[in-house]
This record gives sequence, structure tokens and C-alpha cells, in this order.
Amino acid sequence: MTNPVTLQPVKFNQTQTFTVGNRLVDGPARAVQANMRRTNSLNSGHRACQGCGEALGARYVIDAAMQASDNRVMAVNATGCLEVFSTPYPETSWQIPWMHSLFGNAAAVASGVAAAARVKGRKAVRVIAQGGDGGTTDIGFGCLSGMFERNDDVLYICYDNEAYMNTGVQRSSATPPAAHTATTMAVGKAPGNVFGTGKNLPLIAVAHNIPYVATASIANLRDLEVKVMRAMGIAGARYLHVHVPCPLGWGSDPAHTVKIARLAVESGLFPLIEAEYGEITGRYTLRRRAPVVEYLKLQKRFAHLFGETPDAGTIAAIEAIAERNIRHFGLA
Ligand SMILES: Cc1ncc(C[n+]2csc(CCOP(=O)(O)OP(=O)(O)O)c2C)c(N)n1
Ligand code: SF4
Repeated sequence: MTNPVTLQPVKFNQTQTFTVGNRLVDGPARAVQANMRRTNSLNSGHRACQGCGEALGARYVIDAAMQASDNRVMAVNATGCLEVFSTPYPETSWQIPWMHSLFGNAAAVASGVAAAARVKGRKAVRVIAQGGDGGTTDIGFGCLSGMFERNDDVLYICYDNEAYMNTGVQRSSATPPAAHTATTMAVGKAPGNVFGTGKNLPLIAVAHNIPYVATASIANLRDLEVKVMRAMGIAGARYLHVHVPCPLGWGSDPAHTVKIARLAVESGLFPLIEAEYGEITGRYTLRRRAPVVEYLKLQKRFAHLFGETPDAGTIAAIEAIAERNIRHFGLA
């Protein structure tokens, strides 16, 4: 299916940033969050921590999904921070039909909701599933792979904060090498998460040859919106993996959330790519190559690398990961 959604670069010369609030362009070309008719579908009053990247990402995702579907979104949410902070019983911040699944079965529940909508003839209803990296890359992985393999008509969004944050920062298979968590070695020769473990879920999704896969970041919110809208215009299984820094789990200043996300992208550690039917079709090329250490130094989970004698070997190994991403995806 061809997809007409295009990204109009933001042209605010005075800001030189990735700002999304472009109110000066014509209505239809405006960013969703700059549109007076945005739905505010993840509304105020939720209990996310100050500076939560996941709350910011979900807000942009859900309003873009609503705009792209003429407000006909049903969402299924795995257990995790997003679910817990948005729905303290008996309240909810969601302004859409929203269902809490178990921790590991959001993809399967969403597949069932999409099938029910189809059987009922509700063709306009669009189903999304949401989960954290633990719910997606670990316990929910089998259900998600099945959803991909059956090409179920669901957009699955993984909010990747690189650990199980809701339950106290345990390691997941998306935790990066050397990062300290509650369940990685705190001291010793090589503290933090071990190298060579974990999964690259965006590439695993690409290997399922599904219609659409993309990575996105709260560092570039307009790009995130556009990818959601593209995905919503495609039928079948789609996967969006969004990088969302977590001040509590990463030990960072809440004011630095977007800065840290940007450093992850601009250093090459978190590549922004798109793929259709198993082929890489889009990549974000780096504007200014940022040093990996700038990214690491803003987070206490990497503080053990920067003692009196910095751990040059481990830092170089992390830099090599960024280098490989840049080479592999052609980002420079
Ligand atoms: C079967 C099962 N095991 C464990 C839990 C406890 N649990 C709830 S949320 C969660 C971690 C969620 O981590 P993640 O999916 O990464 O989302 P985040 O909170 O980081 O956004 C865990 C372990 C559960 N609800 N169900
Ligand atoms: S623990 Fe992290 S992901 Fe969870 S609400 Fe706080 S900042 Fe957000």
C-alpha cells in the first residue's frame, strides 16, 4: 500500500532545533501537537515522574494515531510504567477506548481486538498495542512474533527505557552494555550489564518481513509523529520502537531527558531507521556527530565508567557500537 504521509522539515531559523510547534505552516502540514484540534488523548493528571520520556513519547504517539485514523483508535496496554502511571484506579488519563492486558500478552490481546473489529464490520477502527521494553523484548516477545507472523492488523509500539522501570529498574534484554541496574553486577571487574547479551528488536521485526518497522525518539518529535501517521496508513502488522529516557532508572536530571535522547541519536547509539517488507527504506543521517561520552556522562547508571581512572576499555567498546551503527545503517 502506498503511503502519502510526508515529513515537512521544520524551518524555524531562530531556534535551530527539532521543535515540533510549527504553527506558522498551513493547517494540514502542521505538527499534530501544533494543531488546535489535537485530541490530548493522554491527558493531564497522570503520575509519571518529572521528565519521563515515556509519558512524552506516548502523548505524541497517541495524538498522531488519533489524527491519522479520524479518532478511531482502540489501545491495548501491557503492564508497565505507562499503564501504571496513567490509570490509578478508579481514574484514567486516557481519552480513548483503552484496555489493560497482562504484562506479556498485549500483542495477542490487540490481535484479538482487531479480529473482533473485523468480524463486527468495524472497518474504520484502528488498533494499537503499547508496552515497555521488558513487556516487548522479554515476556511479550512470543506473542509479538506471532502477531508479526500472522500479519495481524495492529500497530505495536515499544517504549524503550532500557529496563523494567515500573518494578524498580531490573535489567531487560534491551538494557545496554555496562549500564548499572538493580539486577546487574554493582562492583567487580566489569560492573553493569554484560556485553554481548540482549536483542535488537527493531531488526528482529524487520526479519519478519512485516509491512512497516521504524525506530523513533523523543529527540525528534515531529519525526515520531510522522512515523506513527505513516504506520497508521498501512494495513497489517507494524512495529514502532521509541527511545524514551527515564530519569529515575538512568539516574539523570529530569531536565536532561530530551538532551539525552538527542545525544543517543546524534552519537549513533540509537539509529533512526524505517523498513518496509524486510528492506531498510529510510534512515536519519546525523547532523552533528556527538561524542558517546557526552551521552554516558549525563547518566548515573554509567557513573562507574568515570571514576578517578576512567574505564577507557569499556568506553571504547561502547563507542565501537555507535561506530558500527553508523557504518551499518549509513548514518554519516
Ligand atoms: C507475569 C508477570 N511477571 C511480572 C510482573 C511484574 N511487572 C509488572 S510491570 C513489570 C516491568 C515492566 O517493565 P517494562 O515492560 O520495561 O516497562 P516500563 O515499566 O519500564 O515502562 C514487571 C516485572 C507482572 N505484572 N506479570
Ligand atoms: S520510572 Fe521512568 S518510565 Fe517510569 S514514570 Fe518514572 S521516569 Fe517514566
